[in-house]
Amino acid sequence: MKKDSHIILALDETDGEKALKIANEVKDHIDAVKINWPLILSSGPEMITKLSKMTDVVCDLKVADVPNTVKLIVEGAVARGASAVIVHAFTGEDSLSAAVAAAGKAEIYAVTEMSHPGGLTFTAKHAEEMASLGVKCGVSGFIAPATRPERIADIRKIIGTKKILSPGVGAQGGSASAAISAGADYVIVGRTIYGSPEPKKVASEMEKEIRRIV
Ligand code: NUP
Repeated sequence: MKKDSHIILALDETDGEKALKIANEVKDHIDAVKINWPLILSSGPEMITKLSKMTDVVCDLKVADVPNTVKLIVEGAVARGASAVIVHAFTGEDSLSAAVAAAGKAEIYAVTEMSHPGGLTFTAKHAEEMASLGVKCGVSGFIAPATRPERIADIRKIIGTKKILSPGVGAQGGSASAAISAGADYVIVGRTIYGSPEPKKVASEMEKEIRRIV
């Protein structure tokens, strides 16, 4: 995955045609598209393949299962063109290792602390442990919350040079520059870009905001 604008578009738009149009419109201002269940369920897994012809695709399936099922899901996503798959880390060492093995040359990102208020209930209490486990299992990087930049900094101390992808910018209240300053490699941005009447303008302005500090 290239690291240029430091922006990953979270394409949760459920109208498939519109989603492709937006991705195409903003593609010069993003490093990858993240696809989640809403678009996969509305448009089918072939949307992963369609988007992968345009840019790198991160499949945000938040896989949380026993090792064999994790392996089958990760293999299926990679076979359709995913460059990376997001999995939950709370499933433990065997499931996380199965994800890394199944990914091959593709990347696995593990969720640490989730960005929404509910993320404080359980995930925040174990975020550091999950980060350490992810390092041990060989994941490429982690998901950490732009809504709490200080937590990005905490996770960064544990994971060294592994990557941090940070959701929660804009619609959830976080700021792109604060997340990057705290140690995120990429911000994940959804509604603020795809929900805007001018997605390209918003993405371009965010890119400028980030370029001022990197
Ligand atoms: O902790 C997380 N928070 C989060 O918002 C982990 C995630 N993967 N996400 C995803 O990032 C969420 O599912 C959505 O696809 C995207 C954020 O979108 P938005 O809040 O910018 O619209």
